Amino acid sequence: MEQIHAKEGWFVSHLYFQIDRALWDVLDRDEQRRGLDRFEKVLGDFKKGKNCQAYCYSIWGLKADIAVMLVCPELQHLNQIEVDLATSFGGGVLETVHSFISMSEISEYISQENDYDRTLREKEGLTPDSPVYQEKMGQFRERIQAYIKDRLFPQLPEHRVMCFYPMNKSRVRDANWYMLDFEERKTYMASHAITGRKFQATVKQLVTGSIGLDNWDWGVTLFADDPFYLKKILYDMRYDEASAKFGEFGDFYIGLQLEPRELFKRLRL
Ligand code: 76R
Repeated sequence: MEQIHAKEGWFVSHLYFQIDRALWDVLDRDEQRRGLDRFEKVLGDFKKGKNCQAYCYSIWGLKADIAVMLVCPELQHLNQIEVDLATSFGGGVLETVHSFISMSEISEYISQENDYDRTLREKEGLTPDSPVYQEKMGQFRERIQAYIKDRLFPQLPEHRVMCFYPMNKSRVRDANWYMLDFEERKTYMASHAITGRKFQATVKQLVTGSIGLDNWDWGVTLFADDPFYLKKILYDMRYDEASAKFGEFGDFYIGLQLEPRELFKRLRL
C-alpha cells in the first residue's frame, strides 16, 4: 500500500474510548487478558517506529475511559493503529466516543529576526554592534529555531497531565479573524506569545492545525505536571485580545498520563 507522507507536518490523532462494561464482563478472564495484551502490544510496537509517539491517559471526570494521543509521520500506519487499538479488546468492547485529527504545522505568526531587532533597538535602546544586542539576538535565534522544530516535528514531553481542547478563531461579523490583515493578526499573536512564554517552565504546548480535517481550526494540547498551571495559562490568555476577541473553544479533556498496565488497573479491568 502506498504510504502517505505530508508535504509538511506529521499526523496527530486524539482518540477517546469508552469500555462497554456489560460486554467486557461477558468475556472470560483469558479473553480479557488477551485484549489487554493486544492493546499494550499495539501501542508498544507503534512506539518502536521512527518518530511514532503515543501516550495513554485516564480521563479526569470520566468523559471517556481511555484517551490515546498518537503522533505519526505516515498516515496509513497511523490509521491502522487507530483501528488496531479500537478493536484490540474484541467484540465491540471499546467504543470510540470522541476523536480529533490534526497535523503539526509551522505558524505564520512566529516572531522573525527583524521583529526582535526592532524590539531591541526601539524598546531597549540597543544597537547591533553592542555585545548585549548580539547575545540577546543569539538567544532569540536559538529559541525560535527550537520553537519551529517543536511545532513541525513535535516530540511529546513526559508530563503527568495533558489538557486537550479544540479551538477556532471566530468568523462572526465584528470579530472575523480571517478578515483582518496580516500585520494586525501578527500583532495579536505577538502579544499572545508574551503571555505564553511566561509558562515556558511549567506548560508545554502543541498547537496542531485541523482546518479542512476536523470541525475546528486547531487542536490545542497542553502538557504540565500540575493542573494549576493549565488553569492559570488559560485564565491569563482569556485577557489576551487574540483569545478575548476571537477565541472559541470546544470541549476540554484532562488526561492523567499512565502506562497501559497502570491504566487498566485504574479502570479495574
Ligand atoms: O515566540 C513566537 O514567536 C511563537 C509564538 C506563538 C505562536 C505564533 C505561540 C506561543 N503560539 C502561537 C500561535 Mn500559542 N497557544 C494557544 C493556546 O487557550 C487559548 O486562549 C489559546 C490556546 C495556548 C494555551 C497557547 C500557548 N497559539 C498560536 C495559535 C495560532 C495558530 C497558528 O497560526 O499557529 C493558536 C490558536 C495558539 C493557541 N502559545 C505560545 C502558547 C504558549 C505557552 C506559547 C509560548 C511557547 C514558547 O515560547 O515556548
